[in-house]
Amino acid sequence: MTRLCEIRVPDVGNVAEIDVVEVLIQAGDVVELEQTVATLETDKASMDLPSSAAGTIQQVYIKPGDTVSEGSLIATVLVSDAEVSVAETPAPAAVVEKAPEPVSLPVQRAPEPKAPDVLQSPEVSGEKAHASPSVRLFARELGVDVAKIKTGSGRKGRILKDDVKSFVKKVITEGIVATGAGIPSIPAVDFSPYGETEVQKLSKIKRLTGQNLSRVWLNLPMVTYHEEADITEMEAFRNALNAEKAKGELKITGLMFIIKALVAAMQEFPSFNASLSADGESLILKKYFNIGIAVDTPNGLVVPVLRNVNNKSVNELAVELAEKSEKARLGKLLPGDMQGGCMTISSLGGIGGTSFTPIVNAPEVAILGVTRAKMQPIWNGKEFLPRLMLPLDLTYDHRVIDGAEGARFMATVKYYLADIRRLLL
Ligand code: CAO
Repeated sequence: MTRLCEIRVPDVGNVAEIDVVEVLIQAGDVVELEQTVATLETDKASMDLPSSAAGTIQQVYIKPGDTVSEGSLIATVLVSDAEVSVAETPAPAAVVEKAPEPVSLPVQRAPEPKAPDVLQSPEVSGEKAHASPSVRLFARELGVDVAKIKTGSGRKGRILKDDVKSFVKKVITEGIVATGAGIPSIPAVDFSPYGETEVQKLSKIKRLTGQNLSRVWLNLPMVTYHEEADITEMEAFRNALNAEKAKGELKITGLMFIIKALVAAMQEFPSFNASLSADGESLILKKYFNIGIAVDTPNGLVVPVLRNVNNKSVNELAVELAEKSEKARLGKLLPGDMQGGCMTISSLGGIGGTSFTPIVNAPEVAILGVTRAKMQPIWNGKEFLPRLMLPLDLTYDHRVIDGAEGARFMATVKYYLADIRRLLL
């Protein structure tokens, strides 16, 4: 046997107009006795309206924005006789007058664990936020200070449960990418006391690159290994090659040989031409050799990919890189031009530098940094000889590559660069 019970607005102390702020039930919902079914608000306070019966909601008679008064029908509940949970008299909704926090909250809990700073507001207390007790409770359970939400989507900017959910979602997705979950964010600073400033919006490339770099920084245990390669003979060969070229013909830079030497080393060390599987349990070894080249553009850093480098000549690579870096600088690269890389080279040699620590372009497992070659006195066991030394910086994902393997890999790159005829063998 079942019977129909009504949930009505109880006596809230002679208030003629009560606003319905939020309705938390719909037909078909199963409710328990005392479960909050709606949030009401008078000009003095807000209150949670508890269900006066346990059962299945048959019909809901209110919606947010409605005005009700004492005795108004809120909903009907189908109660089975097996369920004896029907309050004799409707449970009082909440303390209404002069009560900043209505009493319809459950019993006080043990101190809650501290939520991450991104969810908590250091300056503003949640008590001042425009939200009902049930929403405050919900927010507290998730460790969110409602004051951080500032404005809600309810009437007069009231914060609703959905606003709390969206806030948490936003913090989780953006927070992890931008600052890392649980990592305190850098507080905003007012620079005006120190002098004049100007706000310049970051380009889309810079914003996306920033997010990606932060993600990599937080996820990969990276090590950078520094090495120097003797490129004296390589440079002599390059100059001879360029001297043979007709006027206006594309010149070959040292980078083309570095690309070739890198791929030769990757062929000997397959773990450098790999990606870690998403579960971190296996290595995906690649049988193709695509090299990404970091290109500096007015809008930020982009990484076009040179495909199947092992099958291309130095001249072909020079032409392809010239085309792609030109496209990059004009902002004309297509997404496909930047996908499928196996390892990246970041060359600052045209600008200068003695060393730096590039960040791995995950899911690749290593990146090679190059700075400016310099003539140095090198001891050959008998005398110092002037040699052109190229500084190289290898950053690798230490989950995949061990220190000794990194050092051996760089010794191989160095071996090929010292005498590029070895690339023919
Ligand atoms: N040592 C000495 N000279 C070098 C050198 C090195 N390591 N690398 C390049 N050079 C020389 C070149 O030979 C060239 O000299 P000439 O004009 O006399 O021929 C000059 O510097 C300019 O070279 P380049 O930079 O135009 O050409 P590249 O093939 O070496 O590099 C590219 C191409 C696209 C990688 C480069 O132009 C570029 O954009 N570099 C910046 C990458 C970057 O920003 N990385 C940072 C990522 S981390 O934030």
